[in-house]
Amino acid sequence: MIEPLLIRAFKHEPLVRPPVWIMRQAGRYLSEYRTLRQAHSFLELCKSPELAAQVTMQPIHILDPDAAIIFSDILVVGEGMGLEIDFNPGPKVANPIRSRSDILALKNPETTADLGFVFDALRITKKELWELSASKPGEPKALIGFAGAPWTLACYFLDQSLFKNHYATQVLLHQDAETLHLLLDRLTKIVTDYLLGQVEHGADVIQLFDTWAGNLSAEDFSRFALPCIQRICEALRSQNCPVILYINGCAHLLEALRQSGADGISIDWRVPLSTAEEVLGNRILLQGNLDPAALYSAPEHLAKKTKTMLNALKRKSGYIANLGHGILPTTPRDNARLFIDTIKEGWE
Ligand code: 1CP
Repeated sequence: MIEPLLIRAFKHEPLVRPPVWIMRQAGRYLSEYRTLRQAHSFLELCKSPELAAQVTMQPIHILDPDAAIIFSDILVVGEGMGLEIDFNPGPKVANPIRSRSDILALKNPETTADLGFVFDALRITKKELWELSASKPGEPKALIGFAGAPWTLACYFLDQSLFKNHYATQVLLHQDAETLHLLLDRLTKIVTDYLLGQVEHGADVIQLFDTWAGNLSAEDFSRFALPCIQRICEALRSQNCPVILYINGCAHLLEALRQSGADGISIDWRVPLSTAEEVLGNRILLQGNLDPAALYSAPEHLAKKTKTMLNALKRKSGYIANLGHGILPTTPRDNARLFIDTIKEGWE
């Protein structure tokens, strides 16, 4: 069977067009998703493998991107650690971490018992993708698994009630670095096991979301967030699974990201792709980076902006087209489709 374009992009093969998918491609901008959400809570959807697979496949049928990303959330690992998490729609932790003893009391999730629903959803989706490619001509699609990186998970699991913008994590860094290291170390082990399980159950590629690491200075990023990312990437390398790392607001971290060990870096829209290419070099795949708000442009403008993005790189390989962050919940779906169709026209 031919390999999915997404996998071939990681091998830096020259391609007639880059692969394309959209961060948060399953979700509220699709009426089919909203219909399911009327009958089920968000966590019910995540925890019912058949439903999670169905939601994962919705954008595949509607937009025809080159990859499916499993429908779940970065915070589902928290429940197996003993945290009570709810979504309405943003996540809320009822018993956040407030002390060193709270960290010591955290449980290690039993990957299969506590997170088996994610693995089952991957298995079902993989089968559906396989059946789709057997029944329909066109490029086969890759399956992307994901997790939150330790720094970003700490931003949600620590008590942030006294601060804005997840600042409590940075405050702990300055007040008691050792305790923060203790938490990050626990999270690194948990995320590593969880991702290895996802690979075992069918994920072809992993995206690691360190959404809030852009709040850190380059120096603190290198001391606290980066070593966790490096350990996770190393473990996945042993399974030959490519990793894409996403950080929102990564402009000041590009130099440090050369050392991340990730096979690909997903660039937010504030950084010109050409700058990322210059700093990161040709061996690291790049992903991104259209401003999600650009999907609200008039169609002819959107097509033009998408083409400008596509032709901003010197390279014609080692690139995955995407947005610079998740698609916004009120995005017109025809424009999401136009973005993908425009990429499929290929490089100029
Ligand atoms: O009401 C609803 O339907 C829930 C809305 C929703 C959805 C659809 C949430 C709550 N999470 C998700 C799915 C989700 N979350 C996916 C699905 C797969 C896909 O891409 O199609 C993914 C990859 C995530 C990852 C995620 N969750 C991140 C990292 C990516 C990013 O956007 O930076 C983060 C930070 C979260 C936390 C989260 N979960 C939900 C919301 C609204 C948020 C963001 C809240 C915040 O900004 O703090």
